[in-house]
Amino acid sequence: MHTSEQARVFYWCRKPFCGARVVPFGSAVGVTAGRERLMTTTVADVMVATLKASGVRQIYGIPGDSLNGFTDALRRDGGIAWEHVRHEEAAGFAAAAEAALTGELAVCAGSCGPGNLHLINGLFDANRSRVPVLAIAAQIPAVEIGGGYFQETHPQELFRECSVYCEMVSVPEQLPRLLQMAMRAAVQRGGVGVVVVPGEVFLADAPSAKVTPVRTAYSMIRPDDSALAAAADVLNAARAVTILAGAGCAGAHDQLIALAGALQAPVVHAFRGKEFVEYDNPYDVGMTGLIGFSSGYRAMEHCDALLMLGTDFPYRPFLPERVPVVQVDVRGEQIGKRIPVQVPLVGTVGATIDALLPLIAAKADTAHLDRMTAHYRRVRARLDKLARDRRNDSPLHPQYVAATVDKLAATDAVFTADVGTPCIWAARYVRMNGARRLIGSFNHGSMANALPHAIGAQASHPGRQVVALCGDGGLAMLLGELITLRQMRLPVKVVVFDNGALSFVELEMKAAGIVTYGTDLDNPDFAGMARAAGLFGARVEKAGDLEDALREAFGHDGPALVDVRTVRHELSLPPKLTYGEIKGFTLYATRTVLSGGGEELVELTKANLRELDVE
Ligand SMILES: Cc1cc2nc3c(=O)[nH]c(=O)nc-3n(C[C@H](O)[C@H](O)[C@H](O)COP(=O)(O)OP(=O)(O)OC[C@H]3O[C@@H](n4cnc5c(N)ncnc54)[C@H](O)[C@@H]3O)c2cc1C
Ligand SMILES: Cc1ncc(C[n+]2csc(CCOP(=O)(O)OP(=O)(O)O)c2C)c(N)n1
Ligand SMILES: [Mg+2]
Repeated sequence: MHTSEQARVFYWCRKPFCGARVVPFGSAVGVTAGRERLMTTTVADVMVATLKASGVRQIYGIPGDSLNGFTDALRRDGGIAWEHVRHEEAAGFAAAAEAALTGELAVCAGSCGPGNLHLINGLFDANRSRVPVLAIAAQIPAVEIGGGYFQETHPQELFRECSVYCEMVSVPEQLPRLLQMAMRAAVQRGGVGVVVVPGEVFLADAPSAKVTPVRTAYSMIRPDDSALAAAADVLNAARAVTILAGAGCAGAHDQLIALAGALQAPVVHAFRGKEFVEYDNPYDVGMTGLIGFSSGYRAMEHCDALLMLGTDFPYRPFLPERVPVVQVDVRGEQIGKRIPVQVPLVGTVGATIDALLPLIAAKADTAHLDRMTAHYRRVRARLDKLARDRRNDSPLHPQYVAATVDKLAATDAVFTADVGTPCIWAARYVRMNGARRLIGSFNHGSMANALPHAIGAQASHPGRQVVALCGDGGLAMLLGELITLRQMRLPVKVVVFDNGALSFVELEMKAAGIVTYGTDLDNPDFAGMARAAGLFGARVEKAGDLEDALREAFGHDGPALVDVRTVRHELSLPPKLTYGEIKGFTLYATRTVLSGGGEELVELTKANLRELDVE
């Protein structure tokens, strides 16, 4: 998080309805805000001061009843921006994205009952991505709990599954300590800390005005010498080592490249590792998995030892069988979750490689690497061919849309991608470079994440270009957040893959031999809706119009939406089709014809052939 950038938010006076004087960071409880002076210090004041001293610059949420004591303390203080979203779920996602970008605590809040219940899906996303988020869940008056009161829920039970810490504050004396414990758990364990606070507790006099900031403490951890020696034995004995690298490689790019070089190992990545692994990497052979590249799959299939670095890649059928595995993870309990592991190495990737590398006998045989990188180059060239510019295409091929966004976006853009086919296009066509970032609901897999993730990315990084790659289904699910973009003056660029369907689900149905059902989307003109909401809006029906529309949107001084009509059945076949899946495709064809969907089948076949041409 960049202090100067953050400071600019307030001086720029982005908040349209905020009259409070800007207070510099590090202020203590009891400072003047606007023309008001605090007469007493409430529990909420101490919470606000603690958050501010801990580097929190904005909080996402919606106020209401039981939360009003907290939001009033925010208003009086004026040093933390209130990011007013239109649905609390968006607040959870926004905080998750901010935390993913900064590595520091991000905060969201909801009022009692339904207010904080709405946070839950965003909190699941944050917790499963292991990013540090604090959720402030207001509660009904403590005296009413257990009596079936208006809006009564039990957040400490509801949020248990999506948090690393979740406790209720019953009396004011508990609060400073419980808040700090929740924050510390969130930043050190990586996940969601929840404090449940009855409305009257926010308003109570604080027992003490003392503020203790909580900041992430970073560590470098390496395995012991015997574990490292055992790993070196396995890797030195192997002829063909392949590396599967994930998000745990963040900050260890140099070490990763050095180790791959010593082992002459192709590097496959898991999706969350893309942004940290793929760029400036001569050993890169692409992603593996259902939406991955065949080269990623092959590199694992043909290795005789697998080295897993900071990855929790979940799809076991894509992992190799009967080869020794060395796995590095900072959380020991993650090791061996997906595949039996011969040598577990508990450590951070960078420090572990630093300690391991001197034990590796540099390999001279490049046959495995050469074969896999050659395969990757072929796949890459074919994928790039699919994204070629054919100006009269209408509807547009999504590959072309993604490649054009990639070409025109800033070198340090933050991309967010909806769950659905936008994940495929982001994985294949959005290039990373060490400065760009890619955020998605990759572990939780929730739809409608791209727009609210973009809100958090933009609110925390006001000077940066943020591009949301949205599905038409995903956008519609949290459509109200377009209004948030305008109201909070967040210049997010929204690109909609408007294919008129829940296309990813259709793909799943086809692969399972199920006739597509319930997947049609009869959409409005999203560009027109965006304009009505005060955004820049453009609709693109023809490939030849895409570049101009994107340039205009990206250059627009404010939020913008480009609604692109894309091909519905742009199939993406998995690199390895199982018998069940092949059978599924056949079944789908038969049933579709039988159910009178012949026209659809022809279209599908054409798109399908286009992809088959690729792999
Ligand atoms: C529609 C859709 C389709 C998808 N298809 C694919 C697909 O085809 N292929 C694919 O790969 N993914 C796919 N995903 C994403 C997939 O579900 C997982 O999110 C992804 O594979 C996990 O990537 P990862 O292992 O890099 O990250 P994570 O699951 O976050 O794992 C990171 C691991 O690194 C560890 N770690 C963190 N920091 C460090 C450190 N400093 N040192 C050591 N260890 C550390 C963590 O403890 C964790 O175990 C898809 C997702 C969606 C929504
Ligand atoms: C909240 C939620 N509901 C349902 C799903 C199941 N699902 C996964 S992808 C998808 C379709 C997404 O459609 P859209 O946003 O239009 O993207 P497309 O795949 O069509 O590009 C659905 C319904 C989900 N992952 N999350
Ligand atoms: Mg769609």
